[in-house]
Amino acid sequence: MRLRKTAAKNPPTSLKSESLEAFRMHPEGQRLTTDQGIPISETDNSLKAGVRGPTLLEDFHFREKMMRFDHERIPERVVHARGTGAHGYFQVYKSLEKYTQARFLTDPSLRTPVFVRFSTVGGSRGSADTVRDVRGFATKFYTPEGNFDLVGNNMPVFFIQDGIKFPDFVHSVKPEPHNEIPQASSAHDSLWDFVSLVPETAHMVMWLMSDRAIPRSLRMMEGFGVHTFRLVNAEGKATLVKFHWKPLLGMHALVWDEAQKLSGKDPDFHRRDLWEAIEAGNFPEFELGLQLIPEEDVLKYGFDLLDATKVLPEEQVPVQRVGKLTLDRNPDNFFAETEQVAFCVANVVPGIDFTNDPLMQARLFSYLDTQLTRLGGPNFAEIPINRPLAPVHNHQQDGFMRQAIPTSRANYHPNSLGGGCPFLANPKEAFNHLQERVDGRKIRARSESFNDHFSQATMFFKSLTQPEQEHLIAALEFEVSKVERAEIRERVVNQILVNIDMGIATRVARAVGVAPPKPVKPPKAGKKVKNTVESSPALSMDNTVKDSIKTRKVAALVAEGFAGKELAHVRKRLESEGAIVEVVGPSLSPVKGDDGDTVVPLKTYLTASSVMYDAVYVPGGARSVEMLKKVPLAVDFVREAFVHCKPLALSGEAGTLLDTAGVAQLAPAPPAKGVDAALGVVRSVKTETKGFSQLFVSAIAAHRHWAREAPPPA
Ligand code: HDD
Repeated sequence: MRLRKTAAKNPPTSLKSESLEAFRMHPEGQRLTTDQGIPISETDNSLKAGVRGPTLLEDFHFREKMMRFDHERIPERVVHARGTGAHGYFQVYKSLEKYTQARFLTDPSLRTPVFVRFSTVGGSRGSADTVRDVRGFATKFYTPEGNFDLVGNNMPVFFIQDGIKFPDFVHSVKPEPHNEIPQASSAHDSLWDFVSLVPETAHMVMWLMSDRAIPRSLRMMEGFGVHTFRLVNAEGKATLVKFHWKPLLGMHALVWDEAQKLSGKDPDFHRRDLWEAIEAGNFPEFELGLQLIPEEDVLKYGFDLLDATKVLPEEQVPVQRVGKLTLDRNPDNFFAETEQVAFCVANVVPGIDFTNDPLMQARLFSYLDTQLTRLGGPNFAEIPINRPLAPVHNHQQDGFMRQAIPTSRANYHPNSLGGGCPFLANPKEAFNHLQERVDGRKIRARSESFNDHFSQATMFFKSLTQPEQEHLIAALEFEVSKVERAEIRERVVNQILVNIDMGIATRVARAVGVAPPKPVKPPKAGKKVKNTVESSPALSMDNTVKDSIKTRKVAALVAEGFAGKELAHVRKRLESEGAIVEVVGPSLSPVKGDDGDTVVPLKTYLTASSVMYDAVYVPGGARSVEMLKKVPLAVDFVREAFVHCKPLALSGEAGTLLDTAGVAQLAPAPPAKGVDAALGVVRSVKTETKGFSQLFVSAIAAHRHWAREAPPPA
């Protein structure tokens, strides 16, 4: 049996983990039984009338085993079906009692257990992890006052403003109804048809086309509560709030070509990355950030804070980092925990409240409703992963799969038979809905303050660095080129893109066979809401922290005769900085270096590929390099790492692999002496040159070297 390192290292110390212990099944040393506990000594042959005779109905073990198997599947989530989860804890740095009475935000000594589920949105349960999509980032806080679910995404805005359009949007992005194609992809007619007809999607579509939609790791992306929520303090005073998660490893992305290849080479790339990091004790960490806004400023920033298609630029209202989330334990069982966990936007605790954002209001209904079907009845809050740590007492009863056994004769309120219990909570400790004044005409309409759909889409684009802008345009060209109907491509350009940026519209028009667009008339005065900032540097992933190589994966490509001392030296250096070095060789048998020492490869050229790594290193050694040149899969390693702008370290003779890979003409000239690291290609004249490892470390920390990309067309 595989040893679970974190389980061994981190015995279940959190209160939630302790509460799950009662439900954990430990088969070690136990005999096989039926669901009724009857011991079973033979499970490979059904009960028959004679060894060649028919199976008997009487075989209760066979019938039970088959019945359980036949019913193993439950409906997958209608969105966010593909996901992966982890346990952890949250701790606030200092009391936020000025703003909220929520205990988990006011008591710095409290470690609140959490369960987080990351997900993609459009694909089904078995789809690949690295598709272009929004990522879900849902956190269940098991607080002393009940469960608080922060059901967010890795993008701060959404496609639509009113939840009544959610079914329309989701239908359009999911595989098309007639042939169920394409899986987990937005590059098809129905999504772009919807986008071209619904301008409020413009801002979010820019995010979807950006590098944010192809994160390098779930550990290296931001999270957002998206809506404006409220914090409410003990005096009942409310403050508007936007929730953020900031990854301590920074935000990093894949390259689109790489993401597509990974979908085949390792469809579980993100799931595996999260699992392995936690198993190795490299616990993912995210800081909780708050943007706090006085109630009266709801319309101050040039848009309506109730409109979920807008960001509140950090440069205008800074994000205060108030606490830290640490994910330190993998689930014991995928189905029992990650699949059965049920998040709900309506799960809030005293001190946190909603706003009238019409997208949020729809969500308050949808989650509870969908879980009735997905989890087979109304008792899903009793499933171990969903149970709050706070005690639960009420008069709700019965229904499929009821677990708790109520012992009182009184199942109504008020009662005298049960001594009035459960008694009503003290209003000071109870959840009190904020007494917001609401009046107005009953009306099916959208507020004027939601009207501007393009200004922030433009601001987002302007906030990106040039390489990021190029990636976004390339993504648009890719997606819209896949649209079969010419009139939809035309509408995307002339109804949407021209309103965001003429440069984008012109480039995309050319790429997708649409006539060059004509400049749009400026909108009528008063219609366009002025951006209060023209660009927001915080929105660019290029401005993230790039000071560490912790948990980055580096492939060391070897064949017989590699420079042994050098590999050992570089490896030691990278590992001392927290990177993971995997030797990739011709087979899993030991490979001898030029110093006589051997290494045992963990992967081979056949089982590994450059797309699975953050960087590639080829040690010197004439014999080894000559052998690598004869293996197309090994040469591909170098070629792809170069094309995907990854750090490459090629020492001594290994530098000539760039010629074999056909990319030498794109690379800077090799160094005449010593070492050089131009464009993230670290090369040395001889092996083991001083400074080689240091330059490689810096190149990895920089993540990708976009200057290697081909310049945009003139
Ligand atoms: Fe949603 C699941 C996030 C809008 C209806 N949503 C779901 C999950 C995440 C989000 C992370 C997966 C939770 C898990 O891991 O189990 N959804 C968002 C965000 C939104 C958003 C950040 C916009 C701000 N969602 C949204 C709207 C509706 C829904 C407008 C409907 C009116 N979402 C659902 C759902 C799901 C869901 C159908 C499917 C499975 C589930 O709830 O449990 O109810």
